[in-house]
Amino acid sequence: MPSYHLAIDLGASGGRVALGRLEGERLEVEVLHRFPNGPVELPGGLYWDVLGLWREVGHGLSLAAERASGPIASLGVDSWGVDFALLDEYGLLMDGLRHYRDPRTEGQMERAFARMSREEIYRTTGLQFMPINSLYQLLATEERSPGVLARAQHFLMVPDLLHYWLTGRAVCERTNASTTQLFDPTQGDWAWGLIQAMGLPQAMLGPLVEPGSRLGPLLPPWASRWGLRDAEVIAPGTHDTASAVAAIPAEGEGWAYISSGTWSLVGLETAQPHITPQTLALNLTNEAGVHGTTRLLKNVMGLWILQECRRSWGDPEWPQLYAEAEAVCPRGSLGAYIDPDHPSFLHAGSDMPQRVAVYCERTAQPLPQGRGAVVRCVLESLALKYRWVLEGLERVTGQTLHTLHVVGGGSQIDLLNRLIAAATGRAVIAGPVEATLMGNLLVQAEGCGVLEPQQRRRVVAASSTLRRYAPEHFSDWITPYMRFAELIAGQN
Ligand code: LFR
Repeated sequence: MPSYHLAIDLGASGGRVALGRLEGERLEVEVLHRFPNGPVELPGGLYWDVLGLWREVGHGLSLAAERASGPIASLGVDSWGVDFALLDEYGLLMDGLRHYRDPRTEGQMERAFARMSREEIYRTTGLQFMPINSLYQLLATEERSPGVLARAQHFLMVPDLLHYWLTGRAVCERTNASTTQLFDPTQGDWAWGLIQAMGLPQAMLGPLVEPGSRLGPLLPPWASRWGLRDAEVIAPGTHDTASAVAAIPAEGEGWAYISSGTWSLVGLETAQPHITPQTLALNLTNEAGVHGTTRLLKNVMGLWILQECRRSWGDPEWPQLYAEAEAVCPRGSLGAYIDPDHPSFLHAGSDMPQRVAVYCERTAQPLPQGRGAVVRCVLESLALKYRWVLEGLERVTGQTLHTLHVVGGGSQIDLLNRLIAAATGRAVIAGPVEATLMGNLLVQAEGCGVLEPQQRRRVVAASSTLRRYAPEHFSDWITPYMRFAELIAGQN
């Protein structure tokens, strides 16, 4: 008998509601509804349209019952990390849902370091320093809207908020909580000492639950409206990256992953957190994975820079842009690089191609001329940055990483896959595109008791079409990598 589950995956540029049908070791995923997502600018800053997302989720869920040939056992939400909602004593949303690219976090890291040293924050949380982390967003709220935090009864990450609206239960799922920099991965609990040292209220931080936890049935109006009377809400790994990593179709040892979308998350799954001066120097993060694993990884700015460039060019088709990038340089490297993680690329704005040019000019490199060259410069820089991160991961763990699994939307970009294989000198296995949905669905299936955790990666491999890329022309990339590594060293 197949079992049916629904996954809701909210990403920075779009969301999906999908139906999963699991039978034996095969999972079929049907996307029922796709919708766009993006920042909304108000006079007070940058927000997400959380009510619009809720409406779209409701629409997607209303399509589910008639698509499944049996009762739907469960549903669960995942989303990007770091962003949170505050609810007041009536359970009402305070201050909407802020977008992590809101520039209000500028200068907040320095305020945090005045309360607890950078080293101590890292020792406690093991989290990479990014201005977008919830900690710095909370400090910005405290500074700009005094009194708001003191009134907040619940601090909920985006999937926790949707789970609350679906079930009435306000809990914090662990994988997404681990992206806040308020979480202690060694203790597996909120970092109470740090929270106190930062002067943040403790009462708003609710109970933590594990991925796979049953959160309860849908509230009666939803259950009847959507025809989902048998469905239980089960928390997946609610951080989208946790769900994606749960669905890497890997076997054995020596593999790393790139979860490739708006961000590229480059890392390893490890049994324990790695929190050392070396991992701090590389600004590696230790986020919570499913079943007590750790995601030792680094955020690389990812396809964001290209998404913003494309927007400024009036949204040409992606295949057209990749064809232009291919044509400007049929083999080897174009010879101009950016560090995708330079702070100048973080915030939204229509001048992204200009920012790429400014970076190249400031670092005395040739300016990429035309759209194709800009796309090429960004893709090559991503591939080189992945190599730089992989070498760091090898140094801190002592592992040899010979295979790279690329999953998510970015795994469809053939040119990028070839560049990654060539520039890193590693075998690339691309796919599945829908890793996040698959990980979300399969962890729910585990929560329902219809799948064993050790079957999960096998199910993904058996249910996906994977493409393999051998590292060809690696020697073409030795000099570019040396130049790229010097660029990074000069900048830090
Ligand atoms: C990817 C992701 C990253 C997180 C970033 C911001 O979608 O969840 O893991 O660092 O978004 O939340």
